[in-house]
Amino acid sequence: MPDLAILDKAVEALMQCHQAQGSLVVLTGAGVSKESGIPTFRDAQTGLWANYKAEDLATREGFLSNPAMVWDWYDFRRNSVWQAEPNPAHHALVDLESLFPAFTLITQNIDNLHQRAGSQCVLELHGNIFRYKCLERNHPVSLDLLADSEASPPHCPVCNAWVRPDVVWFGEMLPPKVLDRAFDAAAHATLMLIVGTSGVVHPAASLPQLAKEAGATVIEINPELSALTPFVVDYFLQGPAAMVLPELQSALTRRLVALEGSHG
Ligand code: BJW
Repeated sequence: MPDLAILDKAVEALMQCHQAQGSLVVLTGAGVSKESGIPTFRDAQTGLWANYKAEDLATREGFLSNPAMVWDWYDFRRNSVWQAEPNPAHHALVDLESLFPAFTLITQNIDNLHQRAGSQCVLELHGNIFRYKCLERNHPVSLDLLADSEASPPHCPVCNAWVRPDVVWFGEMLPPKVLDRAFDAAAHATLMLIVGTSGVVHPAASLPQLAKEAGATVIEINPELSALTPFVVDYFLQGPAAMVLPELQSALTRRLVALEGSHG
């Protein structure tokens, strides 16, 4: 449960951003999907995957040393995500987007849940688990085509290289256009809201610092302090995103309705 006095200050900061027609930029990480039943990236892996570290599997080297295993890991995660539903945190972000004409949602998540909830402007920094490409030349490969293949991993129909998920592994460049847009949004943010990220993976973790240096107010929602909390955060709202985000969004809506009422 967040401290009510801090929640109130955070709502006030959002009000000011709204009244000034400022730009609201949201950065999300795995914690936003936790209440949809998806484990965070650094949560201990369970079941079949309990003996592996996610950090070792999400690399080109990991894939090359055991392609079938990494393929199966992504298959398993894709199935879990497919069965999951967006939670109240995803929905609250859709509502916030409707309140702020200048709104950008930057996500590190690959689970597609923001889009499934109805968010319109989503910058996916680390790709999407429902897209595939080939390992060597980035040829896009459709999921339908993969359904017919029994190979694990399948081969690219154009160049015969292995197929891999279209996500960003450690040591790989982020999609340059998406990253440019994210940096631009952060540099012009009036307010940045960080939700459910450990803040340890760069360049995503540099975005709040950039926003802060450009004068933005920074609000963070997380049950635990992150690597960013001591350095950039003005208002830390402690708690699960699926509880705190709807609270923040509905408190803001109440304030806006009251303001409209007072203006007749
Ligand atoms: C809740 C909650 C609830 C729980 N509600 N919250 C500068 C300094 C140091 C290193 C680097 C640097 N620049 C680049 C690097 C190297 C590297 C890096 O950052 N390493 C660090 C780990 C040290 N970065 C890269 O390699 C990046 N590429 C790059 O920089 O290219 C340029 C280059 C290339 C070559 C040479 C030189 C330069 C690429 C990074 C790609 C990251 N990819 C992954 C995998 C995606 C695919 C997959 O999922 O399999 O992305 S790694 C993983 O971490 C995933 C996530 O998107 C990302 C961030 O994790 P996130 O979302 O923060 O999750 P968690 O689990 O860490 O945290 C969850 C949080 O939720 C916690 O805080 C909880 O408390 C909280 N929580 N319950 C709200 N209910």
